[in-house]
Amino acid sequence: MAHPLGAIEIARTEITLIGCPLEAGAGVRGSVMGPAAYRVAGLVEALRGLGHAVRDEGDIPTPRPVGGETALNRLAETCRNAREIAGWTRAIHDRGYALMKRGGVPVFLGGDHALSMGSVAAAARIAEERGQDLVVLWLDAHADFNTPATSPSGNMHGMALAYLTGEPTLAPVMEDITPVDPTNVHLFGLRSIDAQERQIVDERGVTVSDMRIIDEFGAAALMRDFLASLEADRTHLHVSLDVDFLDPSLAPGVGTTVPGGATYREAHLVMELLHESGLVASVDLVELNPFLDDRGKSARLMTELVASLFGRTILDRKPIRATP
Ligand SMILES: [Mn+2]
Repeated sequence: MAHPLGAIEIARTEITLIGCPLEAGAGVRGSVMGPAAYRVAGLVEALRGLGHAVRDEGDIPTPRPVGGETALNRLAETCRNAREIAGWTRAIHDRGYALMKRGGVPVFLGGDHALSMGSVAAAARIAEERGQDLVVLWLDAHADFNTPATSPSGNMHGMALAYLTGEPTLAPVMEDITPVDPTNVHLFGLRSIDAQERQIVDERGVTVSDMRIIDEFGAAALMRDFLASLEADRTHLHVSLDVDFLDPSLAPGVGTTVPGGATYREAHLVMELLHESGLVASVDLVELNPFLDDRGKSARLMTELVASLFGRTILDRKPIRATP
């Protein structure tokens, strides 16, 4: 398919940025500074520059750890900071749901990946209300499908998808969510998975495009097939982008680097294809750790990728003229 050169029309989208400065789910501190780093990197300006209506809602205030719930207290014995994560999940869900109800596309600025326990729960609820299927694209080096029983670390950012797909032992985080159908979860970029976690992913029928498959068939072909499989009218596509999806040489600002990640062009291409699909209804940007970053390199790359996701193309410069 030819890239449009010169002037490009992008449908004007109402985008709401909402900062979720949590780090209680991660093993390394620092992602609390993520939302601020995106603003410093110029995310608002980049999206406005594309012609979108952008509202920055600021950050969700740090919620109190949830107390007085026996099941949650029990969970806290195996899961680090479970009461803090429960507070964040409920706050992010409530705010995210209200934003989605109002319309437009919310972008959740993290914050560690436990953020998605709230944002995806909100997306699942709104999709159900609208009679749509929630499809979750998880761009990540990891599967984040650990349970309290399988997690080697007890860090809850590695349990987000287990929780969202209805793992009963994690239910005390926030009860009565609309569970995500695991066959509607697509892990893309996977290259590090724990043994028991692999079994869970297999058993639940999760779709996986790991780096081996991406190397062999190419990110674009896999992404096109995935997007072509979705029914436009009845799909709410939620994109959860973890900084560690990217190769650490490009994006060192993350606590869980794994070598062999997506290249600059692969990542942009994925974003461009997602934009062209017109299906993206909500977005998480997670695990940016400015404390580990190299002079804002990762924050800037993530910002560029979000611009691609919302319609910027690499070729939107003037066409190169043939020299006489
Ligand atoms: Mn992750």
